[in-house]
Amino acid sequence: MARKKIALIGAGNIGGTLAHLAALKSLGDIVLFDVVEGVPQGKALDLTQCAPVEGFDAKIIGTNDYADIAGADVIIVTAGVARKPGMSRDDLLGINLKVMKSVGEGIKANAPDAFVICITNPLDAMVWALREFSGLPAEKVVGMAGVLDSSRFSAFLAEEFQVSIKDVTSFVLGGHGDTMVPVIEYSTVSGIPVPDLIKMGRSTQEKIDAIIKRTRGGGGEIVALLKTGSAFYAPATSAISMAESYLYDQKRVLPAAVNLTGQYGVDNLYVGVPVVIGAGGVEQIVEIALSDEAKANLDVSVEAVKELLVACKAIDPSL
Ligand code: TXD
Repeated sequence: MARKKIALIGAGNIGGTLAHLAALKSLGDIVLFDVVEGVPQGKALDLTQCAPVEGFDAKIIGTNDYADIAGADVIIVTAGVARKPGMSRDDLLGINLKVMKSVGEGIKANAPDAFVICITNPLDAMVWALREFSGLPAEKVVGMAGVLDSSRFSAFLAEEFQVSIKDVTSFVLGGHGDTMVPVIEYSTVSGIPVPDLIKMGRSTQEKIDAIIKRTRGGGGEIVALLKTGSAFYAPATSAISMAESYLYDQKRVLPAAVNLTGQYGVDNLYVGVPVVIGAGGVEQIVEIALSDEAKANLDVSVEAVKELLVACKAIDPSL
């Protein structure tokens, strides 16, 4: 079987980490694309020199030419600018919308059969715009945020309950932003829901509320510490798990920003919900019953995404 091809659009902090992970996991040959000359080539050369030590056969190239992504099986998009302290994700909208236009056109012309994972912020608006600009079917274009947000939530829960991270599953819905919706009813330790653990005296509602707040602000906490950019290790790891589910037809149930067509009362909007990712891309959208509070929070999140799309359309009337 021929090796798969992974194209990474954007060779910055996340793009470089994605390339390293994809090589270590032997997902396939890797193409690192960026508009800056030298950076993708330099990173590709550095990564190639990991191969003798790690023993992977993947071929890694850096490029500034979209023609090199031809035939890619998976494309992960991080192109654009990242947040600096004091900036919200939405502040990135104008610049990154233009970037999505060029990336979408590059994908359309060179790799229209790929499964595309968008990471660029503001995520829910950028993945929607990327789908529009690329013209790919909606089940082949998804946004990564939920895996990261629920991973952050899980990490904090494992710390709070003093248990192995392996036994924690957590659930985050909605847009990637301050309005994301961590759902505690579906967040568990070995199947025991968090509200039951509170009843058992293992934690308190106040502590869980503080964890939810920290999860919502999880990206900002790291931006404030780094000062020169935003998180990249966990975002890259999260996107790789989505790529693996597609490449190996794992049919994992993962939270992802997908185009809803009536589910959760939302139409033609990218919102974070649980989906099944397999060889067909997004194979199922899982619609779970929500408490009134979670539904109300999801509605707020959906409104925030809608406002971003209005802003996108004002900037680019072709959308
Ligand atoms: O959960 C999530 N979705 C996220 C999203 C979590 C963390 C960070 N998230 C967002 O990912 C972040 O707000 C940014 O919008 C992206 C990429 O973050 P990264 O940390 O990798 O940013 P860098 O290091 O600035 O890299 C961006 C690269 C950089 O090398 C630019 O030269 C390049 O993008 N760039 C482009 N590449 C291709 N094409 C165009 N037009 C282009 N413009 C800039």
